[in-house]
Amino acid sequence: MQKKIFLLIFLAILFFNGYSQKIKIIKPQKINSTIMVNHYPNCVFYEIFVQSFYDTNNDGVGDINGIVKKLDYLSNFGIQAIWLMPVSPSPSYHKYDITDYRGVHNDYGSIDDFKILVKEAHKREIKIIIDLVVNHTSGQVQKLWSDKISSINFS
Ligand SMILES: [Ca+2]
Repeated sequence: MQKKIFLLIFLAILFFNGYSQKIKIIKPQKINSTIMVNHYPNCVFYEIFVQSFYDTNNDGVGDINGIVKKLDYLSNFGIQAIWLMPVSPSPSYHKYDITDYRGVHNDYGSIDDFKILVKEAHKREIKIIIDLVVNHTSGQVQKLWSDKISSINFS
């Protein structure tokens, strides 16, 4: 019995020792933006649901400025890109049914806040991408779109 236990322990040590040597931890590296584009999407992304990330004006909702405030933390964490869930105006909590593709939801801040985020992220060599969900356009803008389409003269 003791020999079997000893053999199992010996095999376990061999297995885990060999296995741990095969694990190669690749640490993200800061690279210039040209190379980073070529590596997309093979870089380290951090996806953010803005309203639950970081609130800077104490209204209980995370905001764009909260991301700006945490950029150094995220950079030190080793990320190379941020993937934002929708930030445009929308009647839903998740912001996937967008009413204005050119704006930022008031709860999250302004388009100027977004521009600052992009500028500050790029200073840290962090790219920003956003969910642009054109196939989830809000029903609240349906009339606006149908009015615009009906006003087009196709002849
Ligand atoms: Ca807020």
